[in-house]
Amino acid sequence: MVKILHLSDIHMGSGFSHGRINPETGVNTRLEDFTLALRRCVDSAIAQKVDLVLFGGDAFPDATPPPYIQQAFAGEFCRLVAAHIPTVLLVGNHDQHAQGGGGASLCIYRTLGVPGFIVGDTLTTHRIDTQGGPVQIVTIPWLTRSTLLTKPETQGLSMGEVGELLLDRLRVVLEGEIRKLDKKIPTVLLAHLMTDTARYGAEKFLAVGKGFTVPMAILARDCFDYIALGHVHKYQQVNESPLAIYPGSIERVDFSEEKEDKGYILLELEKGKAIAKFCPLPARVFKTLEIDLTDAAKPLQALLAAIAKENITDKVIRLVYKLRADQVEEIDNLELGEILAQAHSYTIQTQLVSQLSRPRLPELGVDSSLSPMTALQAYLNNREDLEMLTADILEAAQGLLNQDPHGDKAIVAPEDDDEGVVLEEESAKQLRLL
Ligand SMILES: [Mn+2]
Repeated sequence: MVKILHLSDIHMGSGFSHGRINPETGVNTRLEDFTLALRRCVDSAIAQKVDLVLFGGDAFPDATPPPYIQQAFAGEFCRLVAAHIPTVLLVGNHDQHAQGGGGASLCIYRTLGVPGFIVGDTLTTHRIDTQGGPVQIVTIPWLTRSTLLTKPETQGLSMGEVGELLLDRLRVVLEGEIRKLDKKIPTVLLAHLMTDTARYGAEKFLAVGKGFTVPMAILARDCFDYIALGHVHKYQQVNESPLAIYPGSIERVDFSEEKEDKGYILLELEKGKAIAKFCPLPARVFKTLEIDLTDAAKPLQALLAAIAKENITDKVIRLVYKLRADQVEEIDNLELGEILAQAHSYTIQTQLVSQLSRPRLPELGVDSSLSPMTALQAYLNNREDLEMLTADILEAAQGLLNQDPHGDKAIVAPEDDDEGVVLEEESAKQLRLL
């Protein structure tokens, strides 16, 4: 049996806006949080005596992290080297240069020849002899068009067509790897991608429009005993047989992960059998407080009381409060800041409720079909400020309605009818394209 720790989406160096500088260390507290989360994973790998660590990609927010962030990352992973635990570092979309191809932030580990470390930056198979026996790892790093396609092949193709071509190529290359596999050895597919069976987490905000979706049917092959995924930040199982899991990120990157559990996977792997356990990590708590003050007689007191009811200590707080424009003066930001100071960090969003907006007039509801004049009359009946003008407005409106409709049309439509038709066809075509 091979014991594996599978973690993913570390994003070390992200979310500094949710932290502050630690005066004792000079480092952003969120980097300390992320480092601690990674330390707990490595501690667990060593304490549980795992045979192998698989990292599913996205080490940093980008391919060129500052040295002190690289050092925080390397400082934890090097403990696995000392413990003789082999490790596969897969390259995610955030680890690649925008141009793709080489230079990923993780390749330094191969260049340095770190013992037991494998960098998964190509679609290939790695055979690793672990303490628990041999294992095969097929790595699929984040795929870009330059990973599997040449420029002439994609010239003039739409994004959708390139995606299709990329999937065709992936099928072929993966099939090639599968045929080379030793059928007697436990095998893991380690991939950084979005599958069609995944529910979107924060990643939809992190890499909008940059990727494509890989159908689980392409990946879920009998030869794999476990599919270790990375990319989606929300922990989830996305296939049952073979078992496929996104462990999710190890710390909250932003507020879209407020309600998600964070952790990693401990896996017991044999040929034809995988047992996975999700191990939660005590990630920093993010909390949104939504408070409506529009009906409050004393808005500041109401706001402070509502915050006092919550336990905000050491949490990342997002305070969203709603109030009327005439209440703005009553909010004392100094007092608000004092009570929020117990939070780890906080942001405040003020939503002003416009006094002009009011509920739709019932007589103008969507269900009733009114003549334009009746509708105008109903509107004017509710506008006391226009009372003096009501008669004149109605008369002017009636005058407009009485005008020759053909005369009207001449103002807005092109004179040449044919041209009008052509224009309509064009816009219809554009609509279909959208
Ligand atoms: Mn990713």
